[in-house]
Amino acid sequence: MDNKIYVTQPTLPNLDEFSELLKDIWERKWLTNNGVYHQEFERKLAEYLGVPFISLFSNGTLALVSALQVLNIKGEVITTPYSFVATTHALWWNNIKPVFVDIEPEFCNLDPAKIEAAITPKTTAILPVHVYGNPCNMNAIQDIADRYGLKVIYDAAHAFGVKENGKSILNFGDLSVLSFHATKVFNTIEGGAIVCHDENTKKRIDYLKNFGFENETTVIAPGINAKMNELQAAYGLLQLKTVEDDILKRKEISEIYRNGLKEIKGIRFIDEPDNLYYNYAYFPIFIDEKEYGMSRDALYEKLKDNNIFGRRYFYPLISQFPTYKGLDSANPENLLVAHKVANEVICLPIYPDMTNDNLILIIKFIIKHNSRTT
Ligand code: T4K
Repeated sequence: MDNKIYVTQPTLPNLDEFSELLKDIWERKWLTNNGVYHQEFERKLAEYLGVPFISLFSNGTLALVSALQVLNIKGEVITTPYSFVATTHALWWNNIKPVFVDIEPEFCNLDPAKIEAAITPKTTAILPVHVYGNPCNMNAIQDIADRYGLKVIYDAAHAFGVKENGKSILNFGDLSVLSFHATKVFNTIEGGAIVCHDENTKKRIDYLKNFGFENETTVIAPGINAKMNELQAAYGLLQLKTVEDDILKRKEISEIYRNGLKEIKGIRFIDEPDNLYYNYAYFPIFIDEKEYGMSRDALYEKLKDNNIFGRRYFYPLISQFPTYKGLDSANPENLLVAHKVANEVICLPIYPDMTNDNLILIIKFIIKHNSRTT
C-alpha cells in the first residue's frame, strides 16, 4: 500500500466556519478563562451528552488528576492495568498508590468479581476505565463501592456519547472523565471534561481547574491551571454538529470489518450488546496465534511493513512500566487475563474518512496471512 494508514485520523471542522468563529474571538480578545464560546460549548455539550453538569478541561489527563483532587482521594485506589498510562499516572501525580485488579475477558474492563479481594483499610476509591468505550459493569462496581464506602471515578476517555438502555454511561459513579484528544471520537485538538451530578461539585471542579480561585481574592484550595481556551471551545462547538454522522460512519466501517473477518479462524472481536448506543471508538481484534497461524506481533509487523499502522492498545500493560512494576498488585500472576489480552490485541484503523478501498485492502491482507480460513 502506498499511503500510510494510521490507527486513527482526526475529523476536523469546516475551515471556513472555524475562521468565522476565530474572527469573533479576534474581535473580542477574550482568549481563555470561561469565555463566551467556552460557556456555550459547555452548555451544548451537556445537552448533547445527556448529563446534568460538565466542566471543560485542557486535556483528559489534567481532568483525571483534578477529579481525584475534587473528591480528596488519598491512600490506595483500585484500578485496571489495561488502559492508557494516563489513568495510573493521574494517581501517581496525586501521591496515591494504584492497586491493580485484573480485567474480564469479554469487554476488557475491570473485573468486579476481583475487586473486593483487593480492598484494604487504605482503599478510598475505584478508578475503572470504559475500555474502547464499552461500559464497565457499573451496577456491580457501584454495589461494591456502596458496601465499602468508596468513591467511583470513571475514566471515560473512550466513552464519548455512549448510552446504555438509552442513558448516558457518564452519569454513573461519582465523576466521569472524558478526553477530547485528536485521536478520540470527538476532538477539540487537546481537551477533556469532568461530568458530575450537582452544582456544588461543578463549582469545586471549576475552582480547582483555575488555581482554586473562587473569586478575585479567595483561593479555596491549591488548584491547577487546566482550563480549555476559547479556540478549542469554538472548534468543539463545530464538532458537535458532525459527531453523530462521524459515529455513523465509524459504525459502517466496524460492520464491514466484522463481516469481512468473521470467518477467519483465530480472530475474535468484542460483541456489541443490543442495549448499547456505541461510538465505535476503536476496532480491536484479538489474535489466537495457534488458530490464526501467526502471532499477534508478527501480524502487527507485517501490517506495518505494508503501511497499515494498527496499534496494540493496550500493550504493554501499565503494570509493566518501570514506575509500577514493583507494586505487589503488578505481579503478572494477579493479572492473568490482562496479560493474555494485551498479548493478543491489535486495534485496526478506524476513522470516519477512511476509504472503502483501504478498508477492503486491510481485510484482504489479514485474510491472506491466515493459514486456516474456513
Ligand atoms: N485515559 C485513557 C483511557 C486514554 O486513552 C487517554 C488518552 C487518557 C486517559 C488521557 O487523555 P488525554 O490527556 O490524551 O486527553 C494516543 C493519544 O495521545 C491519547 O490521547 C490516547 N489516550 C491514547 C489511547 O492514544 P498515542 O501515543 O497512541 O498517540 P499517537 O500520537 O501515536 O497517535 C496515534 C495515531 O493517530 C498516529 O499514529 C497518527 C494518528 N494521529 C495522531 C495525532 C496526534 C493523527 O492522524 N493526527 C494527530 O493529530 O496516544
